[in-house]
Amino acid sequence: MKLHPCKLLLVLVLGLTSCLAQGQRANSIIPKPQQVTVLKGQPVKLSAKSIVYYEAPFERQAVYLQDQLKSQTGLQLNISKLSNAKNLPKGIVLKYDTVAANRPEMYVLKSGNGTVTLRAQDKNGIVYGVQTLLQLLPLEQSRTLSVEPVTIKDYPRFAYRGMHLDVSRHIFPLEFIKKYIDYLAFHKFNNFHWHLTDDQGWRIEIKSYPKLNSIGSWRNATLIGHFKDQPARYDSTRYGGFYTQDEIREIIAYADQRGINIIPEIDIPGHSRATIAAYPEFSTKPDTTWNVATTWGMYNRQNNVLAPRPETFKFLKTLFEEVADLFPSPYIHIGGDECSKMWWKASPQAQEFIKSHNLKDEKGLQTYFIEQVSDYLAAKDKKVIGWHEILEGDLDTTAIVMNWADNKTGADAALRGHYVIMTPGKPMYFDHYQSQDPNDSLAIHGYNPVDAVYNFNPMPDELQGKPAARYILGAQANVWTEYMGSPAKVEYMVLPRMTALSEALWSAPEAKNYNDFKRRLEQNLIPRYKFWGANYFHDYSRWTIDSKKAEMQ
Ligand code: TNX
Repeated sequence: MKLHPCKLLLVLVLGLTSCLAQGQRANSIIPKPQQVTVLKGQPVKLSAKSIVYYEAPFERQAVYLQDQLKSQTGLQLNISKLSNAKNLPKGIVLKYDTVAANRPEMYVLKSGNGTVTLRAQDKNGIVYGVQTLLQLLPLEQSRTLSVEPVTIKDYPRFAYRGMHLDVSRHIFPLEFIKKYIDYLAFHKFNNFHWHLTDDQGWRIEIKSYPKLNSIGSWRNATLIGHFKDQPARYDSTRYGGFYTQDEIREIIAYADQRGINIIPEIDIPGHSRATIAAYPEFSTKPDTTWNVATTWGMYNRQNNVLAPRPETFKFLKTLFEEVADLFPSPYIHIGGDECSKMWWKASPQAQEFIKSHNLKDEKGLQTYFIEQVSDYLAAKDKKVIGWHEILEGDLDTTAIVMNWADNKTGADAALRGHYVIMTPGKPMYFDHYQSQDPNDSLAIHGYNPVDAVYNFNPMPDELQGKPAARYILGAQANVWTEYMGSPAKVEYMVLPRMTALSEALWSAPEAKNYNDFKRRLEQNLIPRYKFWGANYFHDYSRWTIDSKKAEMQ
C-alpha cells in the first residue's frame, strides 16, 4: 500500500505523539511515587493472549486487575495461578514478596523482558501496583498494549489515608457507594469512614432495635437552602432509607478486594435525635415525641443526647456488638462530637447519675459514655475512634482521636499519647466551598481550595522531630452532605480535592510541587474523571488560596 506523503506525515506525527504519551505516563502518575526509574529496552507488549498470573494471596486482586484492564482498554486477559516455574512467564505477574517489598503497603513494579511484575507483601501493595500499572496504560480501547520499561518502588508516607462520607443527611444508592470506593482505591486511600447515623436519619439496618429503621431512618421533611436562611423553608417530602446488613456485607467485600477498610460510625452520645425519635426512653425527656431532624446545624439546639439510664447502656452494648459483628474493621467510630451539655444539665436524672458515679461534671459523663462503649467493643477486640471532643474529660489513651479542630489540638492529643487522625476543618472539610464565586453551588461557609488541600501537611509543626510524631497516623477529608443531595454533587465537591489529598498523604513532602501536580492532574486525571463519568469542579486553576487574598485587597 502506497501512502500519500501527507498521510505518511500524519502517521509519523501520530506515532510520535503516542511515543511521547508513553514516555510521559510514568512521569504523570498520581499520587507521585517514591521512586521511578525509566529503563532502556523494549516496551512490554500485552495482547489478548497475555495472562495475569498471581500467587495465592492475590487471586481476588488478579480478578480486579482483569476487570480494570477490560474496562480501561477493552483487553480481556485470562488469569492463572502461578506455578513454581523458575522463569517468570510472559504477561503480568502478581508476586508475594516480603524482600523486594519490605514494608506494609509497598509495591515494586517492574516492566521489561516481556513481563510486568508487581511484588508486594500484602493485598494493599498489590492493589496500589495495579493502580500505577493502569496509569502506565492508555485510556482507550486497544487490541494490544505496551508498557514502557520502568522500575517503580513505592509506598505511602502515612499509614492512614481516609475519606469520609455522611449518608445520614443524604443517602446515596449502593452503586454510588461502590463508585466512591473505586475513587478511593484509585487514589491509594485505605480507609472509608462511613458516617451512618446522625440526627437526620439512621442508615444501617439494626436487627436488635428495629424501630431505629422503621422510625429512625425516615424524616418527614428537609430544609430547603442554607440553614442560616430566614425564614427557614422546608419541603414536605418523606425522605430516608437505610442499607440492609446484606448490602453492607456486599460493600465490605467490594472494598476489601480494593484494599479498603470500612470504618462505620455510629454517633453517640450526641447527634442522637434519630435514635430518640425511635426510642424516646433513651432521651433525657422520655415523655416527649421526638421527630427525626429536618434541619441542619443542630449544635445546642435539637442535636440531642442520650440519657445515662440502664436501658440506654443495655441498648448501646447490644447495638455496638451487632455493629462489631458486621464489620471486620479493627476500629469502630463512636462519634462523640458536638455533644450539647444543656440536656444533661437540665435533667435531674442525669445530674443524679453524675453524682452517684462520682463524675466531675457533664464532660465527665460524656467520657463515661465513651469508656462504656470502648469496653463493650474491647470485648469484641475492637478499638474505638472518636472526634476530638472525646478528650474533653479524662479519657485513657486507647481511643484514637479524629481531630477536626486545628493542628494544635491534634498535636496536643498526640502529646497525651493518643493516636491521631488529622481532619482539620481547614482544609480537610470538603463540604466547604472550593471557590469564592457567589454563583457556586451551595456549600458550608468556609473556603478550602484545591491548592490548600494539596499543601496540607498532616504532621503538625509542633510535632516535627518529636517522638510523639509517631502518633499521627495520617489524615482524612470529611464529606458532610447537608448540601449534597445527589451523587453528582458529592463528586463535584470531592474532585479534584481528593486527588490533591491523595498526594499529601502518599508522596514524600520534598517531592511535592503544585504546578507539576496540576500538569499531571490535567494530563492524567481529568481524562479519567471523564472516563469514569464523574462530575468535578472545573475551575480549580482560578480559585486558589492567593486568589482569595487578591480579591480581599
Ligand atoms: C460539624 S465535624 C459536624 C457535622 C456537620 C459538619 C458540617 C463534626 C464531627 N460534626 O455534624 O455535618 O460540622 O461542616
